[in-house]
Amino acid sequence: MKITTMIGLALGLALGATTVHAQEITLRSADIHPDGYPTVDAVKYMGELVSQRTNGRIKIQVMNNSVLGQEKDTIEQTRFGVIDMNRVNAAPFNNLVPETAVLGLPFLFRSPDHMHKVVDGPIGDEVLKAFEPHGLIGLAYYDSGARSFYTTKKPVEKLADLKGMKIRVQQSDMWIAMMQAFGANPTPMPMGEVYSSLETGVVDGAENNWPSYESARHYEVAKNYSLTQHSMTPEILVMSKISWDKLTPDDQKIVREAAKESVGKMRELWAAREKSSEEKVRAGGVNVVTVNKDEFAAAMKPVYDRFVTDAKLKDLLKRIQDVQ
Ligand code: GTR
Repeated sequence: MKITTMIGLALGLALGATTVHAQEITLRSADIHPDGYPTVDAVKYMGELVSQRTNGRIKIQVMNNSVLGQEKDTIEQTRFGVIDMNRVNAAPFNNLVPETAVLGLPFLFRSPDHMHKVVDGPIGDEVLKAFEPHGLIGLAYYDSGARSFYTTKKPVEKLADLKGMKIRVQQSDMWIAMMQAFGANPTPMPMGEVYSSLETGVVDGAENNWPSYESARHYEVAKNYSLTQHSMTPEILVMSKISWDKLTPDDQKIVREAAKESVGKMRELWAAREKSSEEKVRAGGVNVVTVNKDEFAAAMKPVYDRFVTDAKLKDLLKRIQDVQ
């Protein structure tokens, strides 16, 4: 190649890069939840902030209702840059990023306040950083309340009731082990298959927070909700590292800050939605069962023993437990 051609090529590339910088960018963000769900509205709010701060140059398009696929698949697509952003529960990340499994451990957080203090502080940032080697940029944590069991036929009143029950779990080895420790038969599947699986008896039950139990209409087919509140696994908002690397450092800063600022908004929306969802399912005739949570918690040692093995995770767990 002639030197003049090379200079021309280099110039062209440089110009190309400048054009890209000034170009409008639309970041597509996945979510399985329907319109009006707090995670969906929080990312829309984040999009408003980003758009304001870039004079409309960068927009976020929330593609919810599972239009981009179920969580496990969208995670892969996000890693490969096909999807720019993704709001997913911590659970489907567990096998990829072991630190996230620690956040979902049963009966780990003593209260929503404890969970907030952990994810809002240095531990939260540390776990978000752990996504990076896997092609993802951890942006923020959103609330997901506490998850409890719901069943179609027999209500879960005590631990022994779970024995042999087929319970749907999220696609995570830690969640499978948790169900086994509860004495149940875990059936991992994406959220989108749960309604029909409950309806046709493929599973006897599932578990989730009030808003998902309500919005996915699982309460119509599984009418016993037992307040085990066994996990407060948070939601996580990530961005594809491929999409991230295309942004300038200034734009990355705007995106990161807007994500963090959407957390407060999400918590307001969440608190309201937890209440309204609970009211709606109670009005729908759900049998809400109170349980002795200590009995369920006492069975969880094998899960901790199996998933908190190396020194790094042990230290992470201890620091989480020590947060007052
Ligand atoms: C919901 C969560 C979803 C998904 C779902 C599930 O609470 O918001 O991201 O994890 O539970 O059980 O699959």
